Amino acid sequence: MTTIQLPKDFFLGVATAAAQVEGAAFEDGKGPSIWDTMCREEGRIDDSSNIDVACDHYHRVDEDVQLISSLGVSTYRFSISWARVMPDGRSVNQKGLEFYAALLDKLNAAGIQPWVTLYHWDLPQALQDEGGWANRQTASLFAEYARVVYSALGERANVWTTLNEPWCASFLSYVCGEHAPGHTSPDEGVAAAHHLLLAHGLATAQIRRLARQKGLHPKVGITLNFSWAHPANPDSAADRDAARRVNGAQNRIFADPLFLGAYPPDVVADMALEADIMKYVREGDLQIISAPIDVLGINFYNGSQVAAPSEGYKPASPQRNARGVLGRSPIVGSASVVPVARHTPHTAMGWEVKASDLYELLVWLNSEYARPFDTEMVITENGAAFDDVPDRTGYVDDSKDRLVYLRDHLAAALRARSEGVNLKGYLVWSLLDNFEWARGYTKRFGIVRVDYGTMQRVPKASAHWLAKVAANRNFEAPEP
Ligand code: GBH
Repeated sequence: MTTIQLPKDFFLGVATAAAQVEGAAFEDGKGPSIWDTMCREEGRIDDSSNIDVACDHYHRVDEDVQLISSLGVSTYRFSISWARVMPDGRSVNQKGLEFYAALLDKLNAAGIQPWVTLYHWDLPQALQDEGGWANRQTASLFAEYARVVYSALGERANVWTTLNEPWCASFLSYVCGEHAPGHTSPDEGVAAAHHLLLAHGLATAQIRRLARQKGLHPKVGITLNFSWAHPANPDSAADRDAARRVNGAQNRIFADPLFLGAYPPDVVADMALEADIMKYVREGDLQIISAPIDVLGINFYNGSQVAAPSEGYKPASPQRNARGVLGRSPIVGSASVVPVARHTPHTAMGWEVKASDLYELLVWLNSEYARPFDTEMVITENGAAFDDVPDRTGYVDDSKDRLVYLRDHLAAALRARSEGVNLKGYLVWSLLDNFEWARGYTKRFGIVRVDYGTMQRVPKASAHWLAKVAANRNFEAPEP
């Protein structure tokens, strides 16, 4: 074991998202989102649950702000529900804005830095009825939503991120069918990917314009989910190409247009086997998308190992999943990629645990893109689901799994930082056990247990560990 110091300017925090914690799905004028709809469709959610109540955060804001305070972390990342603020995606619901104004006031009063995300997947259903993200119009409506929210709340928060994980909001949602709206169309998927990036660019321009008017200097950014694929046999050109495809379709397809102002030609070509993203790109779009940002949010859960198919391998065509829902691989153009499990521990989601993948990813980001060298990077999500066993008081001793995961990933992130990566903070996913999308409430990522019967919150061992790290500004971790 060795002692790792947190650099002076390095901050810690916790994260949640509106649809996963708020509940109050139809209260105070909130309109239905695509996840409210998804939850009502047969076979979509593992435990057939919904988000009408979720963690009841909407009614427990005081308690939850107090909880964050008690952890001693500096930052709370949460998302704003578009359908709460604009129930039909267009008209403004004052009550919705008031909820977030009050939340921001409470955070500020408690000395907690709010980290706002404008979109964490809960599109107003009314806009999905018009095609959702496959419709270019959604990008302009998103910019208008950003304008409304920033006009009302800009003074109350200094960090504004546009989107959470456009990869999930496009490919996992419109191609794989796992996330709302549950479609399986590669063409809609690439359209959604481009329109999400365009939405980010247009919203960024709106926030910058209003900030100038108001004399504010917000940090504006976006959060991407990154993975890190290794070739099963690094000496095999075919395996290396498989890894290139996966890293391309998951990482570069979003990072390249944002930081280099162009879609990566090799990834566009891979995808063109199924759908052509360039068909949706208009003159000027890439300038809008690549306008400088202040902070890149990085969500990291796992890496993987992949190989080229052996002779006779049949790429997966659309298949019924365990819930009988038609789905397919979200990786467009990945027909010739075979996942090869590594000998690592796995989380309850089945994801491989290998903290050095995060280190390698950060080092790669730093070398691949000139700008992240000066663009600040923050881990906006990192965490793990395990099969928690509470004692009679609701306490979960996760010191052998979740705590170890967080400790090793924080250590890996700080190792990258010590080698020159401009990493400024680390936010744990998640503050609370919550609605884990298609997995319903069956998977728990919280460092605080939620008893869904009583809504009681009980910090787990990992929460106590995080509080100690925040207080001591150091922690013990194994040598890399
Ligand atoms: C995040 O997305 C979300 O932002 C958050 O809302 C969510 O609750 C949290 O993660 C936990 O799921 O099977 O090896 O191919 C996660 C993005 C994308 C990470 C898919 C894992 C697939 C792993 N995920 N990825 S693998």
